[in-house]
Amino acid sequence: MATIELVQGDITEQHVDVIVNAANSSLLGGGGVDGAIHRKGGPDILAECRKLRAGHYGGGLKTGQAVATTAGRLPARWVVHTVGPVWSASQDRSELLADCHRNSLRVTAELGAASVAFPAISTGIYRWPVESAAEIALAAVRDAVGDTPVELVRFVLFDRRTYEAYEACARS
Ligand code: AR6
Repeated sequence: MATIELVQGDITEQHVDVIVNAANSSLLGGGGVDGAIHRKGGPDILAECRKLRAGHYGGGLKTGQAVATTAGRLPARWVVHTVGPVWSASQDRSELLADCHRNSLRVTAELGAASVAFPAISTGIYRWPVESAAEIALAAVRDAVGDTPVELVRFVLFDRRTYEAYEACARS
C-alpha cells in the first residue's frame, strides 16, 4: 500500500523521483512554484518544455493533463508538469483539479518512478480555496494511487496555513 504524507516545505528541495509542477498551458514558466522549479532546476527543464511545445503539445498543455521533463539540477529525477484549473465561483471545475492528480500519478507510474511530490495545485495564483483543494487532491490521490506501483506520495505545502488545511482534511 502506498504511503501518503504531508510536509511543510519547498518542493524544489525534495529527494523524490518526481516533483509535480503547477504549470500553465504554455509550459514556458511562470510565477509561484513554477517559477521556483525553473529557477532552481536551470535551463534544461525549459529547453525540454520548448521541445514539447514544438512537438505534440503545439497547442499547449490542456487543464488537467500532465507531461514529464527532466528535473535539471533539482534533486528529483523528473518534473511532471500539470495545469490546474483557475478557481471559478460559478463553475464546478473540481474534476479538472482531480485530473491533475490522477494524470500526474499516471505519468509518474509510466516513468517507472516510485515516489512523487505534489504542491497545492491551483491554490496560489489560480486562487482555489485551500480547504476545497485539499479535499479534492487527497481524495483523487487516495482513489488512484492503488492502481499504480507508486509507493510514496508526498504533499509539500509551502506555508503553514496550507499545511494545516491539508492536515485537517487528511485527519477527517
Ligand atoms: N514549493 C512548494 N510549494 C510552493 C512553492 C515551492 N517552492 N512555491 C510556491 N508554492 P502557484 P497555481 C505554493 O501560484 O495556483 C504560475 O505562474 C504556493 O504557496 O504556484 O496552480 C504558473 O505558471 C501555493 O500554495 O500555482 C501558472 O500560471 C501552491 O504552491 C499559475 O502560477 C500553488 O501556487 C498556477 O497557479
